Amino acid sequence: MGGRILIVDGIATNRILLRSRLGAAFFQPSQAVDGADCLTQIPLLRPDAVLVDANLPDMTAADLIERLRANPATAALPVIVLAGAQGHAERLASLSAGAEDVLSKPLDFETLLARLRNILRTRAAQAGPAGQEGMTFGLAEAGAEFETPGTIAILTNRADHALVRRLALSRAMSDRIIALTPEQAMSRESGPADRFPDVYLIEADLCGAGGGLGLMSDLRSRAETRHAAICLERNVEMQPAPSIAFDLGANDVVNSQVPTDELALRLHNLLRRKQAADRVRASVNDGLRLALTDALTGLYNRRFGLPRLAAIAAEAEETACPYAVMVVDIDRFKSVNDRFGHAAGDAVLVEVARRLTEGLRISDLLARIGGEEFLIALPDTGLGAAQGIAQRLCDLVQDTRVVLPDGATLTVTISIGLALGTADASGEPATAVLDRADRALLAAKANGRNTVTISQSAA
Ligand code: GH3
Ligand code: MG
Ligand code: MG
Repeated sequence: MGGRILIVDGIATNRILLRSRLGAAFFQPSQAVDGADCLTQIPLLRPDAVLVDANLPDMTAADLIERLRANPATAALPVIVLAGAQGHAERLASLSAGAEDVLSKPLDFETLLARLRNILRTRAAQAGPAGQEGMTFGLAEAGAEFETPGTIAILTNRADHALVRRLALSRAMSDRIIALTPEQAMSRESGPADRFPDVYLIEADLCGAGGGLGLMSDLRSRAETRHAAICLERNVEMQPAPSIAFDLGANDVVNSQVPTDELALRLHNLLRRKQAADRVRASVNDGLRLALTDALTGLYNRRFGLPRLAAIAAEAEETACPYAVMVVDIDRFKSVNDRFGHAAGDAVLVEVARRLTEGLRISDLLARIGGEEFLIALPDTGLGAAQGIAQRLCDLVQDTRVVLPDGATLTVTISIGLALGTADASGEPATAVLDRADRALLAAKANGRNTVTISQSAA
């Protein structure tokens, strides 16, 4: 897995050593001699991660991270700080500025490489469908910081340890800290209703040596906890090696003797990053929804409706069950606009869409495919049932007068063309079934409107 890594260090020999190690591991390293040089080079090099010595000639790593965070273009750029083993204050300052990790010197290169692989994997997974983080579907605002409290779960078998940790962390953080046994974590009751923990702090030796890694994989494989952040706590024998934990998907690794202030900062950073990733995912979902739905009625649009119809036809072929296709058109809709105005026309469209939705099953397709024209597809439905449903839809629209925004009311009717797609219709494509439904609709209009007309089978 390649990746552009910018090394920022004031000492040439350090830069050269890091550069050769990263190059040998197939990363693409580049160098900056101090903080100012780093800030100048980032727009040109567009690194995937930055590796910074804690003490640069012109600023501290924490200062540099704060400068990066202040610029929206670099706010999410992962920064790993390399600090002296004794530098507790440096570690805290860097973590509190938002460092992804602070690694102690002398460096364990295996850990560094696994950390970088882990960061690049996470970034690739969080990039939008077009592969560009935050650039698609108007996600620019998705990175905005909202400090909503989250839930952090301590996962241990030792009740005494859980209690001490929980008390200490509760004092240091404003988030909800809970303690869970492995059984509770894997049961669906581990959070109130659908709220599962945002971050898990997992003891490595849960249920025997290496049990924590197993539980981590289990949490990653379940939909409710897949996107949670996981921090693995290593035991006094320092097992497992951090490189293994990172490669298996841990977001952070700490030793069991980690001071509470440092642990709290690390958990805080994990929580904020997880929440930011949640927001990006939600925006992608919103973007997809907006692209596939009609803003006026909230129904699926043509772009979603036609491929979905093809999918229903393909399922029908597999299951050898028939499916029904209807094209619905509002009768004399132009005159609604002409008599009551366009806003009244819109209100009628919204109300008709609502009544059609009400008359269908959740598995049926309903899409607005034209101005006052709707597509309906009923999977696993024969002609008799489809005819009954079509008639019921006509009744639902006609039976109750529609109330317009100004309080006036009017009766609206629809016409429906119905065609049956059969599994054995010598492979008649969905588009051909739709064409037949369209022609049946024209016949319904010619037959006086407010009626259902059935297409003769293609066969
Ligand atoms: P028919 O019974 O034959 O279907 O007659 P009709 O008047 O419904 O058919 P026509 O196709 O002549 O008119 C459709 C009208 O729908 C024309 C257009 O102005 C109106 N329309 C299309 N989209 C919208 C919309 O989003 N809002 C409103 N208010 N009107 C729309
Ligand atoms: Mg029409
Ligand atoms: Mg019409």
